[in-house]
Amino acid sequence: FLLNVLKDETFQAGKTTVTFIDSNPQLMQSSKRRLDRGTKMLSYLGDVIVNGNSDVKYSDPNKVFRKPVVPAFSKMADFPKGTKDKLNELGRAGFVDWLKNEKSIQFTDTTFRDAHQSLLATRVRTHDMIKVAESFAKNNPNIFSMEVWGGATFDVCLRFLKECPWERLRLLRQAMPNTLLQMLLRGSNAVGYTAYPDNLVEKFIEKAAETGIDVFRIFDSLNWVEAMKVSIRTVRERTNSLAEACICYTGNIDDPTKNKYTLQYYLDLARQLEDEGAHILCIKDMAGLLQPYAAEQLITGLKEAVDLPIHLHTHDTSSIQSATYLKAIEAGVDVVDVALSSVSGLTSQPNFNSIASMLKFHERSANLDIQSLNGFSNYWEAVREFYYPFESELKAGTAEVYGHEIPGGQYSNLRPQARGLGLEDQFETIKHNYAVVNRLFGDLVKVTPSSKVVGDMALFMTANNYTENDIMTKGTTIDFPDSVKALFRGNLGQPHGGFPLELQKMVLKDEQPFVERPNAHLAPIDFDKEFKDFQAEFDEFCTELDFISYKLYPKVFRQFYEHHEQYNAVQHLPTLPFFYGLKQNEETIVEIADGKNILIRYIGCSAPDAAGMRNVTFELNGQTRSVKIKDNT
Ligand code: 3PY
Ligand code: ZN
Repeated sequence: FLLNVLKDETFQAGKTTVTFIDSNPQLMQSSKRRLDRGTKMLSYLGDVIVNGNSDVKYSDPNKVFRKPVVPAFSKMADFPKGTKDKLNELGRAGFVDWLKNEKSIQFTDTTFRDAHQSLLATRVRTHDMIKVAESFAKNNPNIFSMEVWGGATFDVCLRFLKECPWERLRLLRQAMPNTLLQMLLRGSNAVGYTAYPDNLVEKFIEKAAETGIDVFRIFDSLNWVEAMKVSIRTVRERTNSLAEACICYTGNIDDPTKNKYTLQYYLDLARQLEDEGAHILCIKDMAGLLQPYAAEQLITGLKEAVDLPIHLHTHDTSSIQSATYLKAIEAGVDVVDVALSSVSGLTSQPNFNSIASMLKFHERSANLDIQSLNGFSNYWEAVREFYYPFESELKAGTAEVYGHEIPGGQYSNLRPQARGLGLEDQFETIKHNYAVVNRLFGDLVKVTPSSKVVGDMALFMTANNYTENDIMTKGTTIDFPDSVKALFRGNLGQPHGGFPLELQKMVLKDEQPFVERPNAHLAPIDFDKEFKDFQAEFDEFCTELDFISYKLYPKVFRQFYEHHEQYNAVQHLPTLPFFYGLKQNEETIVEIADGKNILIRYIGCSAPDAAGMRNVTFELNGQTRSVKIKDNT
């Protein structure tokens, strides 16, 4: 309704009167429930002003923010040709051949996904990406891909940011039509923490490809190839996108005392993934454990073992991963993952700008404009400040990572999780226990969701003051966390070398574990029937894409839906008012549709009445409006 009103010229000219609606009944077509989207947005802002955003645990009212500057680009100019055009022209086989034979090193930019997942708890909003995406794609057409989706994106978009992840992907696709868009897919766990029915995973992949994903990076959290087959096959058979299959790297192949995850183990795994039909092989070094000399050996070995392009992903938690890239590049790796300077380093990826500069006069140099990359880094430096409450507190690289092996994406979440449980003072113990749990569990590959189970158990041990010895001696009487039971039952699949049997028995008590694929136990979804039921219940969000979100995250989707009913499309708000509200007399411009803006000014707030309600007053496009907000502080 508000959209209709805003489109109306009289309204736009500011000549609105109370009789405006009466004399324009056509504007009342929308349902009564949608009567006032503007008021809903004001209610959201009013609530944040009075009670704060519940996702922001602390904030500094005096903090000053800079305005991010988007590097210049021409809206009218065509997009220069990029890798997406190349994939379209050459087809998948031709593209893979091109990549294998291409001398210059290729870069995947993780700024829109893993960088902020690992530094800012995945909180970066679509709003801040879309502002810069077209400019980036026009100014930097020579990058291999943009990682834009997957991992924790789905969960955080719906749960905390109250925005639709599909809409993010659709908008990014539109803004970057020349560049390959890439996602991270947790194999049979899709973008969740548990196994889903195969036909849901298949549908998810089909729709993700239709909405914009060109490269599916597929992994299993235990490196169990069995659990990756459905995803690889679906990408190959039902989409025109590339299936990039991962070996998740853990341990240290150079350490002679470690004999579980050896060079031979990784080479065998890579051969199996090639046999399954992967187009590209990824080394997914989620915790940043792959050291430079090990990388040299691993890449050299893989180049002999398989005939696939190799894509290397790491996290710079130790701060030496650019040396790993150097060795990997010398050994012939094809693509590396990097993040723009201002969101690189530590638990994020190595620094794009600096690595591109290091290679500028090298024979494998890529044709990149480093000045331009620096401009985009400056944009993100200013934007990053908006998200300061979500910063992880790691200040410098740490060699501790070789001991605890916590993935970069998990590290930034573990401290807030510990804080939530009142265990923040014991963060050192939690990190220590993480390594203890890994040992107890038989040395697992740790990446979502297996890493979450190890984290849950480390928090559980810390909260209960359990030692390794306590677990092994009193385990039969301990009620283990649900996620730990699920792991030992077989819900996440089978680890290399099997589960430690004694502990498995203690965790499961009388329950029997299984060794088949967990998805094989799940009944397929009856899409026709369930989609109709879904539409009947959720009438505003009722596309097939919403249905998939609902099937992946039922509870979180329902809360997202209710939030939307109450506050409407808060994704249109700029990030500062979204998280921190407005100060008195502060204004914000909200672009509620392409080129359609509303101007909101916060006027003031009354004292609470006897029922604790405050009147919060705004001007919306010059008209005074008040909303009643319950003060919960
Ligand atoms: C995820 O699955 O979220 C990851 O980023 C794994 O590294
Ligand atoms: Zn990662």
